[in-house]
Amino acid sequence: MKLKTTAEHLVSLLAAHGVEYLFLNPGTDTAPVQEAVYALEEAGLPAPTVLPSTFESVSLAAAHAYWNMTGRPQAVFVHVDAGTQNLGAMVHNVLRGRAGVVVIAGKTPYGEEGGPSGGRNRPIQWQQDVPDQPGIVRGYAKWVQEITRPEMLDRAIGRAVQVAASSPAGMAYLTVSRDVLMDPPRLDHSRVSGFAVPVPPAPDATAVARIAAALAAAEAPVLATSRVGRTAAGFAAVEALANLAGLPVTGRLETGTVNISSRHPSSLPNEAAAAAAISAADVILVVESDVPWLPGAVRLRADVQVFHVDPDPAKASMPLWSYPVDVAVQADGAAALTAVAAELAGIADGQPEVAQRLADRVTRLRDRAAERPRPEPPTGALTPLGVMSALNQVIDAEDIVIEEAVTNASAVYEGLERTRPCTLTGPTGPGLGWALGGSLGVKLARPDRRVIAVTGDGSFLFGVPTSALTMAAEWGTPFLAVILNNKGYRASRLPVYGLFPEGVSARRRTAVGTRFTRAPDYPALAAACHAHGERVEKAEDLVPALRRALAALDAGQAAVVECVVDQD
Ligand SMILES: Cc1ncc(C[n+]2csc(CCOP(=O)(O)OP(=O)(O)O)c2C)c(N)n1
Ligand SMILES: [Mg+2]
Repeated sequence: MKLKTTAEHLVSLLAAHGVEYLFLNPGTDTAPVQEAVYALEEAGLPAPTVLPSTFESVSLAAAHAYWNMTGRPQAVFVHVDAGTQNLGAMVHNVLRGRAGVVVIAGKTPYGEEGGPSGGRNRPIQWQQDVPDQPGIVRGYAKWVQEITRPEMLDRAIGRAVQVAASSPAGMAYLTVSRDVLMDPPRLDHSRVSGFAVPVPPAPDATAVARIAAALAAAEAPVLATSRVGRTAAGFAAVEALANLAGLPVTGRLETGTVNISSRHPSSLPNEAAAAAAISAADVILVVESDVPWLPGAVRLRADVQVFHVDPDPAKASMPLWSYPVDVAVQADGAAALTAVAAELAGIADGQPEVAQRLADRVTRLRDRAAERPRPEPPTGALTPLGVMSALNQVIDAEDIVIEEAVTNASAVYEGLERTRPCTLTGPTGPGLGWALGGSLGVKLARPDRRVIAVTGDGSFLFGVPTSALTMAAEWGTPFLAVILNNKGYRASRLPVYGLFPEGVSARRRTAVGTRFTRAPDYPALAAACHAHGERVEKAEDLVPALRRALAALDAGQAAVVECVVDQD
């Protein structure tokens, strides 16, 4: 087949660059792309699978989650400025989650004569012409480009995927007008090769030696990481260093990654334990973490040495970031941890007293972990920890959990067993409403696994559940959403009490704008969107309800289990 339009060229270039899915919210701007998909299909030419979307933020969360699982950027096609606006807070999550995604937005046509060139033929096409469409995402996108001519298309798409995937990964935002999409393609010099994704820098040998020497001599070292376990290699590297160096691993402050098995003696059980370990530390190794501790919750030792390893240790996208760092290393976290472990093993081999110190630390952590009380199975009223205990009974080690539990994130980290790499993910960012779209993306990437979102009731509603659940049915990507329903925005209530302990809100035990008094009937909402629904109020009813929901899930139907938890 001879490609007829630039849109056909665009769709085939996406496939050539490894984009498997095109999440599409169509509009008048996408007609050439829609036609291109069928034309390529009839010609037997490769094209990404098009997944129809009914809300853009859901698609972007899905693409973000797909990246989290695979490290491969996918494409989201949105309608001009309006579709870009609907990406909403998910663009911020992409930035902070360092997710590689390509967003392509239509741009209103240039031509004002209509006709077959794709020019304007509806009033809306004048109205949607805004001065700075990319400005909507400029503060969050890693790279922005308009495709103004057919001959630049191959370079624009190649570069978009390259920039999106290179570390720190991020959003590439492209715009293209309908008339450019209608133009004949320029294939004369088109190429798909030569857009190599840069290999991240290897850790500097001198810095590795300093870190290993510090860990060898330390009395109370800590590894503070947030996302190095997002890959199996990172998870393995953390475990190997923990086994050798006997150091606790904190990683619960920013959500969304299993950095170490929750059963490992180095895994700290909660935020208080993590803060205590940071306060006691003489060596802190921060690896791929943006918020390694809360300054107000710890008291760093005067003699502490802080080492910081990150593909982007300067974190220029964060205007204020002033954690004290003695040695900063630009490197991939997993590679750096592996190098540090090898260096440390070499030191221990040559120095028996170091080997003994490391072994003592390992034993101490194991003894401390063995002393931790085992939780009792809950009865009576449901609590967030009780929900985690029920989940532990019914889900498998390889099931993948998406966490967006907000004030109950600590219950997830404290109570939910996650022992295998890449079995927990989340937005790692401030925009609520990720979990449902994220579940779709995880299921696309891991169709053989069960996908379970644990979400606040507010976050569930931010996730556009009518869209996400119907998209799950449409795409064949069912997930289970477990809602921790505390009847509103607890996270927006607690700060009012915290800042005004003697205030009116604290006295009334409520804060304006934070209680849902007319919440939806969640099981009915689920049923209306082709999903199985359950509402649970008593702890003893939860396991059977979850089992029914998982049976529905295993049969291919999405499910929602509303857990009513009574919280201030
Ligand atoms: C898109 C978006 N809007 C508003 C907020 C501010 N916000 C942060 S937490 C929160 C409440 C979340 O409620 P819920 O998911 O029910 O969790 P809970 O606080 O009850 O634990 C809100 C509104 C946000 N982070 N993102
Ligand atoms: Mg809530």
